[in-house]
Amino acid sequence: MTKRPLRESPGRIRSLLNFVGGRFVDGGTPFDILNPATGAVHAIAYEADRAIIDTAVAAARSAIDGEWGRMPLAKRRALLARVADLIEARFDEFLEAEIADTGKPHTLAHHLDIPRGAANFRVFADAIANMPAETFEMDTPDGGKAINYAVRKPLGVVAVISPWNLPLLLMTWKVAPAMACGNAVIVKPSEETPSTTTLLGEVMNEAGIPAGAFNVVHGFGPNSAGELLTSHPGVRAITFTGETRTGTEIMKAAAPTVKALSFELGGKNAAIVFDDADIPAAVTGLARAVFLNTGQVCLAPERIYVQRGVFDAFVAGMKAKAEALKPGLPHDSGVDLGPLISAGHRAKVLGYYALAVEEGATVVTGGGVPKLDGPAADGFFVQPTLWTGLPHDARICREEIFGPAAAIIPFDSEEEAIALANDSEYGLAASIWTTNLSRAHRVGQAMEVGISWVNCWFLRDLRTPFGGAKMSGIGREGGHHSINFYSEPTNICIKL
Ligand code: NAD
Ligand code: 6OD
Repeated sequence: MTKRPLRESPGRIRSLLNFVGGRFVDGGTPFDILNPATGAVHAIAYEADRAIIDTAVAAARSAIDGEWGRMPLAKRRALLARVADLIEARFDEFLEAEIADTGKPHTLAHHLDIPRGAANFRVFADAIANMPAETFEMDTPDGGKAINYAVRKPLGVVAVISPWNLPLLLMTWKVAPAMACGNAVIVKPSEETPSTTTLLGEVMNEAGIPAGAFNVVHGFGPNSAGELLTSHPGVRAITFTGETRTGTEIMKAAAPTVKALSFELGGKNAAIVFDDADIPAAVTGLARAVFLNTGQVCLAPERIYVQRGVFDAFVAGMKAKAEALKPGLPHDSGVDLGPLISAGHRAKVLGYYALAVEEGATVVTGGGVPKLDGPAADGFFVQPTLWTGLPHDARICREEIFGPAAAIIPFDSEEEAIALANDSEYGLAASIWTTNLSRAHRVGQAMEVGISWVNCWFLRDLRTPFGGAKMSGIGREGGHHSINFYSEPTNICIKL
């Protein structure tokens, strides 16, 4: 019998079991899941041991060799569309689970995280049907002809290792195309945010996805479920979103069995505001970019280069936006700034706030912890923070902070702005603000990044390539780029 994973118990602590072979299974070592808005424990998850990971890999393999692997494409697509329908039907359960794990404002999870969870399944159920076939006719040495065509096959068992900042969104962004291609997946959600991934196990059963095609194992990274999974010989591919340093560890674990890798890693994103820009629009757009999800978005700009003539007006506008943000509990009216994910992450971000001052910053606003009453007083909140006066080579301008903070730096010429923006070991995203059409193309193309947004930020068409240059990632996902990663072609050459 399938057990419910989110069992209510006295004190409303939920149990998040591992989901293996279509069942919620007992076992593993319990660990606490905190609500970062209050610091209180709201769930217990069970760290998967080697035996649970082995069982998950075996279950995934048998799904590929069994009903899931043999399923006609039309049926697979219909089941994935049904998963999207069921996420929407259980919208409020996903919403409350995501809010409990992350403490993020209700409006944010309502408009971004949960809708994208459903959309990811719809988009890739369509994308798999729209992949063009590759065929080539050739002349043969004996004067005849041959034709070549390629058929796409799933890779096999795919490990999905996901982070805590946009848990359902980023996990389903990988799970949906992997399953659309016919792979079986084993997800290891972040140890901070396992609830929505666990709930998705229930949805998979309800949708009729065959047992073993979707599995969830809980736990940590090193010496835990993450490492056991990424080094497992039965896993053929790893799709990972998280820190660049973690990516290097996963590469090492994957090397002995030559697994395929897709990595979406850290960033130190730049924004550029030219003096021909619509400044109120740039202020509104970049305040959203810096502070959305309390700055815990890999694409968020933490370096904003502003042309000298509009520098003061831009800084004043950003300061006003930052000071208008209201921190607090997710369901409280008007709250638009949640906590950071954990006490540890808050200590890291506050360490950067102190470093900025040591490095000579002028604190335009913020720089500390807001005073909050009630349960939020024990949450992991920080103030939205802006700095000026930092040299471009300060650590604050080079290292990823992953909090609601940005350095604002003046520049004089377009060439200088391009050089400053590109002077980073990362290369994820850029946001450029200008009304000059030629400049928009010129600067957009000059950015050494995976995504350049012009007069906007985080505007997503899920068919487009998404990923990072330099140390921000390996490969591209989105639309047919995802299908290319999660499947591999076999070429068939027929002599006519
Ligand atoms: P993280 O790297 O600490 O953890 C991500 C996941 O990896 C977690 O599930 C964790 O348990 C697991 N993990 C950690 N060590 C591991 C190991 N040795 N082996 C296997 N698994 C391991 O990242 P995070 O703190 O959860 O997320 C924040 C980071 O993610 C930031 O750097 C951010 O920029 C990045 N990120 C990037 C993108 C992108 O699209 N490029 C998107 C979101 C987040
Ligand atoms: O929108 C997406 O598909 C995506 N991967 C967003 C990443 C956000 C990083 O925090």
